[in-house]
Amino acid sequence: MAFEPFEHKEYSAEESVARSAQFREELSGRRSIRHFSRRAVPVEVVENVVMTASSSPSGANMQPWTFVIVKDADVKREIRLAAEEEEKAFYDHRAPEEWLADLEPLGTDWRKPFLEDAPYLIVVFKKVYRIEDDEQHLKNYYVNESVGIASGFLLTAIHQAGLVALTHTPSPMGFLAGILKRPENERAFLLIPVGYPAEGAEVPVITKKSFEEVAELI
Ligand code: IYR
Repeated sequence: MAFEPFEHKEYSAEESVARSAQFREELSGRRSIRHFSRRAVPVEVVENVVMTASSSPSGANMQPWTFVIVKDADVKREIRLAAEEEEKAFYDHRAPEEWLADLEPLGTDWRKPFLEDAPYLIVVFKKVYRIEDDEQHLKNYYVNESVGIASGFLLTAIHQAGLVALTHTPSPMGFLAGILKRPENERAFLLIPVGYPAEGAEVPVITKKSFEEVAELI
């Protein structure tokens, strides 16, 4: 492996404090959105946010992910119908009472119109192993951690671009690999509608935990 000097962008302590506070404020405005406008989004934005996600760190730099970007209305419809079938079973009988009670304040149900309304669905797949040209199966490392970090980059980039998203996890998600004809080493990880919020879109009133509740300084 060749090495090169790392070009570090240096800030003063004061600048660091200001920048971190500004970014905290910026990202605290991000919300999961369930009502999307049908307004178009330039495909360049989607390419940029996906490439931001793909710049994230991963186990042994294997980049064990594929981002399938769905714009096609017929494919979005197929995904919606399959997701709603699973979600109907989830809400009708699969979900334990405790889970349904925890979801109640969010007002979610089996209907997923956002899967057709959002101009793009980004389906994040994790590669549980690698397939080389000779069809040999090779290991990937820390796949869930890697794809989780990349998905965090993705959501952050979407927000920064002035768009909204939902981290949707229809359960189970096996139908996505089928509809999108993914290879045998890929498993659906998240289904993320991306676009603009519908006019008058509302979000549930929620609070985030305080620093003292989530962190410990020793
Ligand atoms: N997958 C279902 C249920 C659901 C589960 C959790 I955990 C949420 O935070 C939200 C919803 C759905 O998408 O409705």
